[in-house]
Amino acid sequence: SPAGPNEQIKMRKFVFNDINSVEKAELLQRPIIDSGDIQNRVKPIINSVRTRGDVAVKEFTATFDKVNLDKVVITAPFNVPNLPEKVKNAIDTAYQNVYKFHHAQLSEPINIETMPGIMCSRFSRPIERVGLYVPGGTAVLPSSALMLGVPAQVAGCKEIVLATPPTKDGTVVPEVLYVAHLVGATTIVMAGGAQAIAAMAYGTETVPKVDKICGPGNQFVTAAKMVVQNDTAAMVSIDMPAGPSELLVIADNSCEPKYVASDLLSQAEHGGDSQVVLLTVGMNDDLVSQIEMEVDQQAKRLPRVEIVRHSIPKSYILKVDTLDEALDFSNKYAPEHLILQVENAPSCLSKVENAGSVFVGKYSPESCGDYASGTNHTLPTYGFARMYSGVNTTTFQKHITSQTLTKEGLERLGSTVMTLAEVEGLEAHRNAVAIRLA
Ligand code: HSO
Ligand code: ZN
Repeated sequence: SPAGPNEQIKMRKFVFNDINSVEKAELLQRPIIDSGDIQNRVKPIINSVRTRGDVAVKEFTATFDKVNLDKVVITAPFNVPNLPEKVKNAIDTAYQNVYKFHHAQLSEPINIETMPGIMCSRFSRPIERVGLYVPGGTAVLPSSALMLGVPAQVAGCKEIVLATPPTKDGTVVPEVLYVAHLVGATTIVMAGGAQAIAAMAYGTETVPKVDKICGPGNQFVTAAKMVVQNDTAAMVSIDMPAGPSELLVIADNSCEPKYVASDLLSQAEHGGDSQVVLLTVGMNDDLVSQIEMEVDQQAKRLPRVEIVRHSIPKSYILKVDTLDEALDFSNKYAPEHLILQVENAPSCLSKVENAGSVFVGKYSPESCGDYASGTNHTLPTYGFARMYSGVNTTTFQKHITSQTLTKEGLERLGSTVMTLAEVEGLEAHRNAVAIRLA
């Protein structure tokens, strides 16, 4: 239950060596999301947009966002707003850093002669049309527009469609509009939720159909992405399943308690369902209490304290004895964000197996990666860091392979291929080689 107005805003607390394996397993688990149920709820919305297009998008926007739209999209060139100089400069700096880091991710084609006369290659091409979902909701998120738009731009996507819920007066948040301009977006869809995802997946009279949809969103957005991905008629892929945002901090006696608390809260303010975990390594009780006190005091000074009253009591501190235990637990948890505030933090990186993004040392708050250092903030949550990467430049690319065999190359490989074709009983395959060698 959430912390009351006069109560300490406090995380639950466990000692690793005092809990049994069932309790340990519970701590590793995320709240269960019934994705089937939510998918069934968004299906009628998706079908309606698929069959009725813009009219349906306008209806759902009127119902859910309480906004009456004249038109669903605006197209480039956009009327770029005059932002305060300070905001514009901040967005520009963030843009440059994120651009640099994602540009460095472009890879050269691979050309390998696997045997004399047999050349195999791999090269990348942009996904032609992409849809970027930029959430609205409890916070304005131009940073999400940046984190999705820059890699799409760097990859060279021809059509960049950005969908975001409209403001109350039926326009686009000015900061998001500015980012859309910077990243070269071609269309902005003024809609959110399942209706926005459906519009981009199938296309409408005015919304271009896209080939891939990326970006975070609430459970309805996520469910809609899963539904359209599974509909072969839509022919669309998605970046990854997304859940509530998460942070795991590993701290030892060398940490700065106020910094640790500030990091925990920066994640906890995202939503009542945010997941925040602190692993203390051999930490003395005094220092643990200081962190708890800082969490409470800093929380109460936050404008979003009501959200934090929900998320912090659901979060927990787990006391472990050794750094290896902490890293092992973290690898099993597979957090979206991992912060290391321990002595010799850089040396831990080699032991990190599962995490979306790592923040090394006490001067590397998650906020820097959320906004401006260069790394992407669209990261796998819910334990999906086990098998998914965060959004990056390759998210917006396909890799194509090719091969070129010389006559000598074919002579060298022919018998191998013919033998394997015989094993599979595929005579036409064997013949395609035999006919050339005859
Ligand atoms: N921490 C969020 C990203 C974000 N933070 C956007 C602030 N704005 C998920 O990685
Ligand atoms: Zn954040």
